[in-house]
Amino acid sequence: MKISVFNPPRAATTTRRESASVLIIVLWVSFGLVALTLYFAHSMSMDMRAADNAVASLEAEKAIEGAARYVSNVLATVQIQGVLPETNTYYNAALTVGDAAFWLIGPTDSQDAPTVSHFGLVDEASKLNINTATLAMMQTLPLMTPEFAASIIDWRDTNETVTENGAESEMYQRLNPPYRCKNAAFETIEELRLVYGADLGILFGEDANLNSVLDLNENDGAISPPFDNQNGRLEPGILSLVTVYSRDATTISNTTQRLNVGATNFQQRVATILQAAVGADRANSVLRRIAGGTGGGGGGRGGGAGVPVVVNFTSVLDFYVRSGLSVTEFALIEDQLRNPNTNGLVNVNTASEYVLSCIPGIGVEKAQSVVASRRSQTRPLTSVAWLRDVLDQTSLLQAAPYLTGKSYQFTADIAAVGHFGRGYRRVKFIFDTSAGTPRIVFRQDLTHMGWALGRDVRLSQQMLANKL
Ligand SMILES: [Ca+2]
Ligand SMILES: [Ca+2]
Ligand SMILES: [Ca+2]
Ligand SMILES: [Ca+2]
Repeated sequence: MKISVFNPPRAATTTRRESASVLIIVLWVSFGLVALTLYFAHSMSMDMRAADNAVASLEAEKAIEGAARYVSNVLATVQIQGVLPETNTYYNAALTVGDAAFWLIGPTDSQDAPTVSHFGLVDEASKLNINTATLAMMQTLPLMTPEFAASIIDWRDTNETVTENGAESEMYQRLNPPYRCKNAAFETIEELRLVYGADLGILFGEDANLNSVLDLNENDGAISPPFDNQNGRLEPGILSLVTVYSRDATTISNTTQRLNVGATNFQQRVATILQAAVGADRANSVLRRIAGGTGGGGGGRGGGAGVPVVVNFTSVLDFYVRSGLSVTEFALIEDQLRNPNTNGLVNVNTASEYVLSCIPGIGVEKAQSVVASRRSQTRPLTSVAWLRDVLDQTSLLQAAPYLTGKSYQFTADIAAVGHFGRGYRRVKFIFDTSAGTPRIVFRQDLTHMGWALGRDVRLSQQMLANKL
């Protein structure tokens, strides 16, 4: 039996195979073209998005420059020199500049939830000055270690003698890479990172983005950095509590020198000031009182019969207490007087409980009551006089040389976004107004620290972007 095997004609088989091959090739080419198109479309959209973000960043950057000029203007026109402007007297949140907007990040004295963002300028005199604070004062800061505190002292003192627990060049030379101890004053607080014993935990505390707000990642324990204790409160690090800029003004309105209460000719010069303020009779009675040493206080040096009595004071508050002046009378002359030392004074009207705890005579025990009394004050907080009713006289005189009622250096921590809430930028400026005209003395880009405007602003920016 012949088995017939179907054999398609050779030519037809070849044609069909060729068609299939062509089809496959065409398909591959098509796939290739589609893939290429998709690739280029994606990369174009990425490029466009990148360009868009770059534009938004530029808008944000310009907004920050504008904001810095605006802040300079606000500080130049503040009604009372030396005072942090009230937050309701200037723009500090969501101020639009074209398609961009800016915010001034600032902590607050209010007792709101720590998750709520606050906006406004920050005064540097509300912080502890690491160039002037004593070892004991520094040791009281939260999270501070004896090693770090002593090493800060060694870093700024000019000698190479190691303070107990401290570190000088010999210690830094053992590090990799080795470097030398500075043996000079701190110029920025960032220098603290170089000081022996510094670590991120001590410097930042739970506030990883230094915005004084308890952000979500700062209250979730170890789930996301930083490590925090999840207690619903923001435990600040050293960086947000210290400064190198605080300096009391030595002149009033750039012309008249303020009178040093420790000066040897204080008595004659204060006589003129008193006569102009309260009249000759009252001035004489005050002068007799301080010369007689009545009214407590101590510190005056009495002379023998016929020798003029030289009286000077350890602080403005010391003079106030011993002068017997009333609050109203003292308010008339307070601005014209200054402490013997004007560097690194802490403003008792703005400092946090953490910082006030560091002041001798206040300490951890009395800081809370000082802050509570401050909140209950009805007068504008520009004076140190109210402290007299809060502290006993010994504590008051111990604290007073470290305190002031005013601030002349301010931080504007400016964050901005461009159109659609994109292109986030953040720059910190420090202004010094002690010589009259505000002057930028420091500028630092903080964009790398990430979003610092809190959850509410982020949500509002997203809503805004979705609507458009
Ligand atoms: Ca040293
Ligand atoms: Ca924070
Ligand atoms: Ca965390
Ligand atoms: Ca906490």
